[in-house]
Amino acid sequence: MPKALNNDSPDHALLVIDIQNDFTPGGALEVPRGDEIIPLVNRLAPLFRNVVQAQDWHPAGHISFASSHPGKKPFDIIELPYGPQVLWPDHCIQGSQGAEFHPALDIPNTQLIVRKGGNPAVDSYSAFYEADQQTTTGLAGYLREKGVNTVYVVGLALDFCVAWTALHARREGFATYVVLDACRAIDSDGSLEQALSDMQDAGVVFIQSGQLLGDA
Ligand code: VGL
Ligand code: ZN
Repeated sequence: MPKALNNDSPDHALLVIDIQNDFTPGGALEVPRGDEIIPLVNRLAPLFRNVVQAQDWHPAGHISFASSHPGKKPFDIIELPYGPQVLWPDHCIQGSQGAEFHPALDIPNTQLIVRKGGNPAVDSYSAFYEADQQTTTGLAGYLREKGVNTVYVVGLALDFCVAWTALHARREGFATYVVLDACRAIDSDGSLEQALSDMQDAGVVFIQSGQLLGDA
């Protein structure tokens, strides 16, 4: 059976979001069953000529950490100058083992690693923009300069970093697919349902990995 979608194309890119130790079981901000997607992502990546990985990469004491706000606990929501902020356990601290990519992730053809969340005062779920919705990581320019017009997004967590990356990809004019079975969600307080509906409204297309692998 022929592949439903051809991705060995210079104008398609795979964006692999935050498959890091802290987001997988045993990590500081574990995404339930987050490790299950890794074999699938390892199979998808070689199909793509362009592969970018995102890496959540915070300084100690980051504003998104509950520990930075006395009296607050993880998953509380506070108001910051750029909008509401969910507070998280300390995670993905620059240079820590938790911030490393998961050891089972095997993507030798990754071309670019985008580190995000480095501003101590602003979170950054998306690989394109910080949470102020204005400060760019440069990813859109990089992709456009390479002639990419279509992105496929996989990784962790579906309802936070994957969703924000997909929404910003749409805002930047990329045709945007989220490969649902190559993602896992945190699903805190309705966040998954909200993220799926926001993505749908923005024109993000949901697919299954079989549509890329040709075994659907
Ligand atoms: C993420 C919460 C905080 C993610 C990153 O990768 O989805 N979630 N930082
Ligand atoms: Zn983070």
